[in-house]
Amino acid sequence: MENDEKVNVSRYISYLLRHNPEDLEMDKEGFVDLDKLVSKIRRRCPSVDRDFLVRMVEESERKRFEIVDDKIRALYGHTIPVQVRLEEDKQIAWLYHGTTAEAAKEILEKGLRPMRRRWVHLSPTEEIALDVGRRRTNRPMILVIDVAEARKHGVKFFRVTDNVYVCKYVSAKYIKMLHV
Ligand code: HQG
Repeated sequence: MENDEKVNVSRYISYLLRHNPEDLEMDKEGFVDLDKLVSKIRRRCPSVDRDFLVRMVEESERKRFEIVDDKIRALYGHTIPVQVRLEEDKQIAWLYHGTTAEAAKEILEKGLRPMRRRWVHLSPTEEIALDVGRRRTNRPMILVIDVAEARKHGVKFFRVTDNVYVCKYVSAKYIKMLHV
């Protein structure tokens, strides 16, 4: 399968599992039946089968999805209410957020908000934050979050994958622009 087609399939799954499962039955933890998802995708992309999806999930560097038994869910990025059980991270001292210059200015005044999603999404390295910011602009700004200080004041951070951490809200007092 062409790489473009893989990206399209991954985007379509992200849409269904994060934002709008349409006719798929989703449980409260965000899981849908894997075979039902496969049938739905095949209506658009007939060359996709269950093996392809399993491989896509296993080989993906970003680890967007998780397969457990015969069910699949998105691990982060949701706008719809789901309960993904997360363990609080108590170690990491700094996290990064890549965004546009306009958003960065606003964030430095008002703090980081989840906007349309359930969580604020943060990156463990500057490099990952740069990639996240590049989705929106070719000159991303990188914000650095003083996690150790925020944690001392009761803010909880959760590690979702190697690349993605989340929290509910970060006040501007813990955020600085990273000058590179
Ligand atoms: C901005 C992708 C103004 C924020 C990525 C961002 C990530 C504010 C946008 C995941 C603001 C929301 C999520 C404030 C936040 N004022 N703008 N107070 N607070 N913003 O897409 O973090 O590849 O919902 O800077 O890699 O960009 O899809 O969040 O620009 O992990 O797997 O509001 O999605 O993952 O945008 O991205 P998003 P995000 P995937």
